[in-house]
Amino acid sequence: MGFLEGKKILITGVASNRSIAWGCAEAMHRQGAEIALTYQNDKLKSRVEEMAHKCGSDIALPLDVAQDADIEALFKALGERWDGLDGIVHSIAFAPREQLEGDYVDAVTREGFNTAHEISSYSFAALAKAGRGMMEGRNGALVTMTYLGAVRAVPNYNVMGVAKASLEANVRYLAASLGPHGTRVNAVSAGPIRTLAAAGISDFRDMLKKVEERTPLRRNVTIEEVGNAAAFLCSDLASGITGDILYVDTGYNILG
Ligand code: 0WD
Repeated sequence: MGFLEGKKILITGVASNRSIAWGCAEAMHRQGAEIALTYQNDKLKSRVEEMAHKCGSDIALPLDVAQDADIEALFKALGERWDGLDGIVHSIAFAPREQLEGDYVDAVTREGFNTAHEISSYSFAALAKAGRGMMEGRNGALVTMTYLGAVRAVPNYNVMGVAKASLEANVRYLAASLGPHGTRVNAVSAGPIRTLAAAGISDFRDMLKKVEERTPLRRNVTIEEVGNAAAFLCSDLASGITGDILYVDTGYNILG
């Protein structure tokens, strides 16, 4: 029996079979969870529906986190299918491409800053707020995806690092707020992985190579490994863990 048997988990941010969210969906399905997926726009709809089927699910719902109406409609639709919710995986980030190259001070703009924070950090609080009714008293968990650029000045990551710092603070505030209701809130800080979102970061290939050469395990992390860690954090095995950032990065963050 899997360690997520009987749990109902909503997973956002599947854009392709390389997405970290897909690694989470497969891992959680393997551990016995019932899965619901979301897709950002109509272009992704049929692909995400197919991916949901692979996890034995027929629940794929639209969600653009920039739209309050989408967030409200998502939980309304989910409530018609499920009588409660045990987990939410937030695996969404966005910053305009021109923000993610060169010198931070040159690149940053008011609009780029606001967009990065709204889509990559505020949206986590928005999902927590909209989903809390369905999660009340079920010992459920929220998990989001962050990156080392939240706590170190990583070249080219720029405003996304500032937004990830906000996201990590969001994890702590949400954990304090939702803990008394029985909901835990954590983040996985993943090492670099070649995905659609990563393709927007300038010199990403060099980042992968640098990690592979220096990190304790001498290789990059996979979406399966990140998915397994997220599955653990959503499960009762992690019942004592909240407000935490779990590094799943083959050890890179410990290096000086
Ligand atoms: O190296 C990496 N790939 C790392 C990613 C290292 C550490 C953390 N992360 C984080 C990302 O910052 C993000 O928070 O993991 C999360 C998932 O990213 P991913 O799996 O690397 O990227 P991807 O497969 O592109 O999924 C992110 C998706 C978007 O994809 P695109 O590339 O089409 O923007 O987030 C979704 C979208 O599907 N997304 C949205 N969903 C709903 N509403 C929105 C939105 N407004 N904007 C983006």
